[in-house]
Amino acid sequence: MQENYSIRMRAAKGGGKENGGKHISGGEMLVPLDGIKGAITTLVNKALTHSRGKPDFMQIQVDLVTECFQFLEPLHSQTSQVPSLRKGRQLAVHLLKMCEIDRDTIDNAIAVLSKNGGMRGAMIIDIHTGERVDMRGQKGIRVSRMDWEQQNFERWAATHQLPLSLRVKEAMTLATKVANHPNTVAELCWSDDPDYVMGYVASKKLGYQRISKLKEFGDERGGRVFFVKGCEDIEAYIEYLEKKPVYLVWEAEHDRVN
Ligand code: WAQ
Ligand code: MG
Repeated sequence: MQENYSIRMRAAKGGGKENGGKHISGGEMLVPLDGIKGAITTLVNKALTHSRGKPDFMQIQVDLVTECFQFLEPLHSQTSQVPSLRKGRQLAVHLLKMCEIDRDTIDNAIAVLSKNGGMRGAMIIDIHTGERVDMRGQKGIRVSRMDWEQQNFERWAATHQLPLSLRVKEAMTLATKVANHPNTVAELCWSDDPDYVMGYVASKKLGYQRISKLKEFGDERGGRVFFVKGCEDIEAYIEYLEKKPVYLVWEAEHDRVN
């Protein structure tokens, strides 16, 4: 099999590393050798044209991937247009309750995301205790080693009348990888970019449920929460998120809309 490389980018302002800089942008791709240049260009463009600001620190890391790939179909997707932020959050609560998550745990997660600005990764919350279990503080867990071939993504997006944007491709790839782990109950996400107010709730059962408004325009707070259960070995779960190479493949004939 062809060799593949994980390309990871992170960009910050006011200093990188653990110097208290502001997180601007991150991104991850998984490409063969002849895709490295293109991937780096895509990620550098993402960092340099970001609505959270102009970075003064950028790091790009390239690693050869030796683990075997897991191929996944994108989650089924649905979009709900809501008239207000309040209705959007209500819908998110409703969807998360369908995943058997307690109201307190949901409210707590929403409260944390509403105050959270500048984490570059996600928080993991155990639904039995309502507690955060990842111990990664302000960094959170960054899901990596995942991608979706551009043409296949574009055919999928066109069929579903979704934007052909890198944002949607990245979000669907991440949500599909996370939802396919047996310990994942659901994910809640909205962007930390001030110009993007749409978010989603995702799970294997619900699919990728886009909600047109989960925050106010101009707000730089947002993030991701992964709700888990029965996760006795949290390190193995994190290992899957960070290290397992996952590639999305959409086959039109398997799709529910056809
Ligand atoms: N792993 C873990 N957490 C991540 C990752 C990752 N690879 N990428 C982003 N995050 C976390 C991090 O805390 C970010 O600050 C936060 O999520 C938001 O990331 O129309 O654009 O890339 O269907 O700003 C969802 C809806 C858009 C897309 C989400 O998030 C659609 C978005 P952003
Ligand atoms: Mg962002």
